Amino acid sequence: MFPHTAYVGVGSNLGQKRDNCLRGIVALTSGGHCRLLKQSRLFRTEPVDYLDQDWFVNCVVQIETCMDPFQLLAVLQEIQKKAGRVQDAIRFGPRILDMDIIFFDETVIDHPDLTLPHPRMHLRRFVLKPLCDMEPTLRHPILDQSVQHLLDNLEDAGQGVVELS
Ligand code: PH2
Ligand code: MG
Repeated sequence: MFPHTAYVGVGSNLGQKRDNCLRGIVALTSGGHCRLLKQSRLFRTEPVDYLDQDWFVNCVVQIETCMDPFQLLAVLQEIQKKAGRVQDAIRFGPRILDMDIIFFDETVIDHPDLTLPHPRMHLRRFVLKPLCDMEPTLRHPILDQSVQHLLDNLEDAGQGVVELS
């Protein structure tokens, strides 16, 4: 019924960050096309790429789904829009809700609308730490390394990740 397994990164750094993330997960997993398998802990994370913004709350969920990657992308974009996300003024800047496909089975896609695996996930502690929380032996299909290995070999500078209390 749900032939695919996907990992979705969830983040927010505007408003009620934790609630925004949790509502996004409920919206994704209550629509009938996905089932929640696992949810990582929530983390407070230092902003990366664009630094002049508030810390984020981030987590990652493991889902199973009957959708293909582009259908899942469309659903995620709709959820972000309903959460009140407006066209981003700044690339990598503040957002009320961000939901990105990290992995979709072992699928590799290089398309203008969707790159899989997520093209920066292996550089981001705010993605790797929650992933390792759930599934440390999960392998990156292109780099052919486990997410734990990627986390252990990450540059530390400016990537604070603290469990949300
Ligand atoms: N998302 C970004 C840019 N920077 N930094 C953190 N800590 N967490 C994020 O989710 C994040 C970010 C663009 O999507
Ligand atoms: Mg993102």
